Amino acid sequence: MKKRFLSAALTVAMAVSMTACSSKPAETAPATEAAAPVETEAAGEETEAKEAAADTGDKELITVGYAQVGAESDWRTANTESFKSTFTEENGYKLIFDDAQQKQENQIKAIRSFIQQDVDYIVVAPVVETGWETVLEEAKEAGIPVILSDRMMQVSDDSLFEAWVGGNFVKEGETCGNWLADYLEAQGRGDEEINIVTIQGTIGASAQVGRTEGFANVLAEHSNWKMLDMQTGELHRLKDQEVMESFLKSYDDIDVVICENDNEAFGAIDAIKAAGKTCGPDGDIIVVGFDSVKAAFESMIAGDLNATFECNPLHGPRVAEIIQKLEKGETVEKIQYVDEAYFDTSMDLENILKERAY
Ligand code: GYE
Repeated sequence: MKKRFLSAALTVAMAVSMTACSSKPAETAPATEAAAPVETEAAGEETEAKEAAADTGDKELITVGYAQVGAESDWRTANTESFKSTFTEENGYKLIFDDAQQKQENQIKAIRSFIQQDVDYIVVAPVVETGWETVLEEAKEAGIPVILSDRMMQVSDDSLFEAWVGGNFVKEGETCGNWLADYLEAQGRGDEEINIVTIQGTIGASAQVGRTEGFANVLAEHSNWKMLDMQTGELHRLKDQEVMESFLKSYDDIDVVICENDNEAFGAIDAIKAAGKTCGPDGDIIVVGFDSVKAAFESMIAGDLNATFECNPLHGPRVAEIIQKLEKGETVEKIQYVDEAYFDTSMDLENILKERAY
């Protein structure tokens, strides 16, 4: 394993960076004193370190390669922006950003190129959960720590990555199911036969796997709910519109459509309207999405979307915090879930929207 030490100048850059990355702190384990040392004669004395940096004007940047999924949704755009605005030179970083355009093979190529460039850290938002062992072993061999963000990977050896930070997708799916149960109950439809279709996310992506599983857990508790069909809409508005069109042709009695992200919900709404049906709280079909992006609030305010289950994309500062801890030789919590809420049309959406960051 290649050893990475902090220079005096970097100590200063980190201090700047940590102030700049002051979002919600992730849960942490206590620091281990013995772990990874801080380099140089100057390391003991922070003032000496500052003076040394001031003398040379030297700024050693931490290089981070980010293997991003693509640009398929509003969520993804906010996630990319969060990384780009966190990993700036001003904050002490050099970011190498790669957009894999939804293809795992492109992400694997990007990771190999980060290894070749000898970056300090590799961050991956994996398109799908499986098929990563070989490339992660290559990163480990090269001594480059890997941090996972957003979606999860399934690997047999969890020392292949340092930490993961993201949403609790199973919980999001369960929150969605429980919301639906309460909503139907409040409408006096608690015992009615309810026909449901699901437009899934990218098959094999942990957001898809978890949301599908979470909703299925609640579905199993309601014998009067029937899942008519499930198909992927690839998290994309246009693709999703086509899926919903075909569902509407095949089934004339759909009560609920579960869309595994908000952009899919927008496509479903377009298809429902094009078919001459209505949706939303006053409509024929209940439509729900995941993510809680600004456009979802607009859609709820317009009376189209019923509810959205939050998934927070602002992982840049959270990953920076993990990197800062690793730089100091502290241990980091391996799995870090972000707290998430949900929103529906019973809430003061206009006011909530004013404060929304994404
Ligand atoms: O829901 C979707 C995005 O992995 C949580 O990917 C993420 C999902 C998010 O494209 O909009």
